Amino acid sequence: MSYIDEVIKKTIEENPSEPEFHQAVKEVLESLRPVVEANEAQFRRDAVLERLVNPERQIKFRVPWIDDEGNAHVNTGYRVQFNSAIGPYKGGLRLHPSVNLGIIKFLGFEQIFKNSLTGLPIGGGKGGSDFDPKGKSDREVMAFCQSFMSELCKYIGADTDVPAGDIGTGAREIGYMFGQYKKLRGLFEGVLTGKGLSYGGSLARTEATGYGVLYILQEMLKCHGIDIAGKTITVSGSGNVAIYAIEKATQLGAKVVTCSDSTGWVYDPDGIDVEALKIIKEKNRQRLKEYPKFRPNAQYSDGKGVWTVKTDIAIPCATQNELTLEDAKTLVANGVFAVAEGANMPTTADATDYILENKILFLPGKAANAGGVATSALEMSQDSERLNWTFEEVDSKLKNIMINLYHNIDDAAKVYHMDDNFVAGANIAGFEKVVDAMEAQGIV
Ligand code: NDP
Ligand code: 2IT
Repeated sequence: MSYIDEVIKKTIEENPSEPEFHQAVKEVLESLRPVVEANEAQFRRDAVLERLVNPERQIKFRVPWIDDEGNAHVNTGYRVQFNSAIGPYKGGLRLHPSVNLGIIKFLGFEQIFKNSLTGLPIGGGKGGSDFDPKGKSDREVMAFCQSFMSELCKYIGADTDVPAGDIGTGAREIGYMFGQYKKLRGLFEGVLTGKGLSYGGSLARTEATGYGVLYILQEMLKCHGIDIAGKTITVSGSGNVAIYAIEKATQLGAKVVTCSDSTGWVYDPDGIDVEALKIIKEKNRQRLKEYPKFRPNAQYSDGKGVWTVKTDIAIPCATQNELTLEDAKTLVANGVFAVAEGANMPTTADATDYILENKILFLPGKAANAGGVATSALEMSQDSERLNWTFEEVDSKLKNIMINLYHNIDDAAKVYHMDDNFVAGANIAGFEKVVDAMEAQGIV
């Protein structure tokens, strides 16, 4: 059995009940075949792949908190510190009832390669909890965040591990967590990114993930002779990534006609009104059902339906495995020519295969959504030098990072004669830097 097949088999056996982690490991290792086969004896001797798929450390803890009625609740907190070969662990905190160790491990594993692709010195990590911020009062969210940080603060720091936002963790949660870290550790330092502008945050971090998706998408299309202006785009999700992807797509002259949340979806033939979306989601924390009140021409429907709409470009920005084989078939039949993953692993493995087989341009999440963590690293730099850069400065650095990232993954795919296979290109380019650092640092 080949080294890669052995490691995939062992990973599945040793980590049962973690299907999302298996999916991420399989996708990455399968596409590393040409690189690993060229170095098989050395990688086997040094257990490179076993070290890559086993987190350096995983922390699981109890998070007790008290609700507004005085009742106590207990959630589970996680932080998986996956790989620090190229820098301090870096990655978001997900707060969603579906969170479990396997989900955090898949996200942490992806983060290793994504962070490597940014070209910045950040290792891979991820954390979160099965706490659901939806429907909780501000006081309840504060109580949870303080309890969560009371334990997490023992393991993180500006030079060791720097968490940030993800699903369910936005500016409010980061603020409460930062306050508690500072109180307990007595350190005002860049221990979290996505902070408010009044206490060490970076301009453009809020916009960065969504804007970054459009910058890399625009570069890929440009290199294929396609102008993004005038194109129709369907987006799923209506959170941080979706909102700013829609905003930038609209600025670039495309028309985004859909968005969604976990209860339903909107079709707006005139183009999504991003200011209305910000009021509904960022300000009022309401459901998408409210959208037609702002735009009477738009249709709201319960359930799932974004991928049934005819489009040129699809940008899934909600969650993992939200774009299935059936959705991919519908998109292809309707003439889609590009898919860019705003979310982490939103496309199922069989849907990804189908999209690639049909020669649709496909940007995987670890490349397409890397602008968020890249800008987090820029926030770390600003915190270290105790300076604030302007919006234009951060935004132009972000744009350059995404353009360079595209060319790196394009070049890596071409070296192995897999032109336009950006899944392989991203995995190979991300892996090469990490493995070089791991080998240089010995078996640790
Ligand atoms: P938010 O919490 O801001 O928004 C998430 C959106 O996705 C909401 O519209 C939410 O709907 C929807 N959603 C979440 N879970 C589900 C589900 N199980 N089924 C259907 N819809 C769902 O999160 P972000 O926008 O920050 O994150 C979106 C994706 O992007 C995630 O995969 C995240 O890991 C990834 N990402 C985020 C980055 C960031 O900087 N924030 C950076 C890189 C990647 P509802 O409100 O109804 O739950
Ligand atoms: O998935 C991701 O890259 C994020 N949630 C952002 C991580 C970060 O540290 O900014």
